[in-house]
Amino acid sequence: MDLDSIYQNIEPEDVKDTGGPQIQSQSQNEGQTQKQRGSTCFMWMTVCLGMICVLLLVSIIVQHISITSERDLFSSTAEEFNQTINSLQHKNTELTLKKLKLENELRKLYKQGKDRFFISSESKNWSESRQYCRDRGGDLVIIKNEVKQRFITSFFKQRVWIGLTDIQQEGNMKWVDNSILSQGFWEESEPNVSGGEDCIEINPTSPVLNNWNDESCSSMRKWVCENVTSVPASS
Ligand SMILES: *[C@@H]1O[C@H](CO)[C@@H](O)[C@H](O)[C@H]1NC(C)=O
Ligand SMILES: *[C@@H]1O[C@H](CO)[C@@H](O)[C@H](O)[C@H]1NC(C)=O
Ligand SMILES: *[C@@H]1O[C@H](CO)[C@@H](O)[C@H](O)[C@H]1NC(C)=O
Ligand SMILES: *[C@@H]1O[C@H](CO)[C@@H](O)[C@H](O)[C@H]1NC(C)=O
Ligand SMILES: [Ca+2]
Ligand SMILES: [Ca+2]
Repeated sequence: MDLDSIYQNIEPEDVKDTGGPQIQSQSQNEGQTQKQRGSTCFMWMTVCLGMICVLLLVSIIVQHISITSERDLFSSTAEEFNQTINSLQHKNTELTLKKLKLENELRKLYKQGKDRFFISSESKNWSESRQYCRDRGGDLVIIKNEVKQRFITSFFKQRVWIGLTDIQQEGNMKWVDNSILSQGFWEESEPNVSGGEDCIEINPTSPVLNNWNDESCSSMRKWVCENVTSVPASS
């Protein structure tokens, strides 16, 4: 078949009047729709991209804030920790020094021991005990610090008299050298009987820094003398 016969077979009017323009307008419509679709799509893509940008920005800001606050929290915690460590170290140093000082003083007391202190093997009431010491150039022991309290207590398993009494004036505790009591190593809820118990004993079964008791002066106890004159007095 040649080209002429093909064209002849198609009626030109039919093509022109019916199919032609319709097809043309359809494809025009389709083009417009596609254009519209394209711009809508482009709009959505822009909106999406915009939203993604906003989200990213927000997440970056949030992360920055949380990192900053975490860092602040961390550094303030570290500082507190540092302060705690420093104060503990400081306390530790103080305690170590105090311990060394106590040990040194205690060693000194033990060294002076026999020259300075007398420990009775018999028992007497308080005033007789005191008299015994005075007859030998000393007096009942005076305890004005922790070291001496520990030292004296360490020698006993039984109760002993010390040189403290409120026999002159009720409630006014005085040492045998007439000085007033400033630091006491009392047992819990002692001294307890105002009038009837005026002489002070150490009860070695109680904790070493809480073992003093006021007791009736006529009770029989062992005792401790101290020669304040034979050694430079350090109370
Ligand atoms: C901790 O404290 C010490 C002494 O005060 C100081 O030298 C050090 O820089 C502090 N360290 C921190 C992490 O704050
Ligand atoms: C106290 O000193 C006197 C006189 O120097 C001495 O006779 C006595 O033995 C001493 N007592 C003690 C416990 O050292
Ligand atoms: C007072 O202390 C003595 C020991 O000195 C004790 O035997 C007595 O029960 C105490 N009395 C009171 C009322 O707490
Ligand atoms: C202490 O004992 C002596 C001698 O036994 C006695 O004369 C004195 O009255 C007693 N003192 C007290 C307070 O018991
Ligand atoms: Ca009393
Ligand atoms: Ca008592």
